[in-house]
Amino acid sequence: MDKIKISDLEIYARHGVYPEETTLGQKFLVSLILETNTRLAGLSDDLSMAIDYGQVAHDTKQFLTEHTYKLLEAAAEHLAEKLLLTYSGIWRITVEIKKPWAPVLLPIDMVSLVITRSWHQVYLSIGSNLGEKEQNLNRALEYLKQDCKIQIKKISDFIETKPYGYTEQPDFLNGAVELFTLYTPQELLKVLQKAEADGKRERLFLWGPRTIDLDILFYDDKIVFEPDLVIPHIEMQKREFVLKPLCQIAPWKQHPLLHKTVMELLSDLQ
Ligand code: PH2
Ligand code: MG
Ligand code: MG
Repeated sequence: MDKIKISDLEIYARHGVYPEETTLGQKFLVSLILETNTRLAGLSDDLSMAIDYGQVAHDTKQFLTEHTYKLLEAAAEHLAEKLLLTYSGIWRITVEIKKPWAPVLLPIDMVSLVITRSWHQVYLSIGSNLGEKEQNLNRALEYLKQDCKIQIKKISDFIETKPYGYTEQPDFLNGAVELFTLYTPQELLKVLQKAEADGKRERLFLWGPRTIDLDILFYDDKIVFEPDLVIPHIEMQKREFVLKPLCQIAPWKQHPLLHKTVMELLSDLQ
């Protein structure tokens, strides 16, 4: 991706753990790398197609002077998030904040922190087999849409599927969703669990009927293996109710461990 760099923007602000830092303030130097696609701006020579680095610099100064954080980590984290949410063209951002005058009573030239934050591409499987199934799926999607750190990009058709696994239960309505998010996998899991709770999820037993089920299938090409979260979803390649709707919105997406596209996984299964 293309990069716009802003180097050592000087800002006088009041971040710090020591009392003199929050009362007297000190100088900060802020550098940003904005990852974005500049092709359209380049071809059109039109500022409205571009990320205006002047505006980004002013927003950065305003943000860091209007807020006070104890930690450089917090200042950088919140600034990165603010800019990612404000400028839809920024996919990834690197923020460096330097403290040239850090009052540690030792001859330090500079203290600084560098972080990179980004949107992530996620695919979900959604399902319901209790109550008003379509309404349950839509309600969960509405819940996710209200979260500014989630942008829903694509929704498959909802399809009726026979219960897989434990078969003595009603048919499911299943779908797949593509979204972009600023959350980490664990944070996203918590948000999905809240969305399930908001949908008054009832689940009688493991693999049994439920009003709403939201599962992470892919998170970029990341591999996660934790007690409460496995990505890619552990048995997705065996489940037509997952692959069929997913194939509608992401046929060419490659499974990062099996190295097959969703379309290949589906035709292998069928
Ligand atoms: N979910 C399960 C178990 N079985 N079968 C279908 N057809 N659809 C589902 O969403 C589903 C299932 C556990 O999450
Ligand atoms: Mg499930
Ligand atoms: Mg689940």
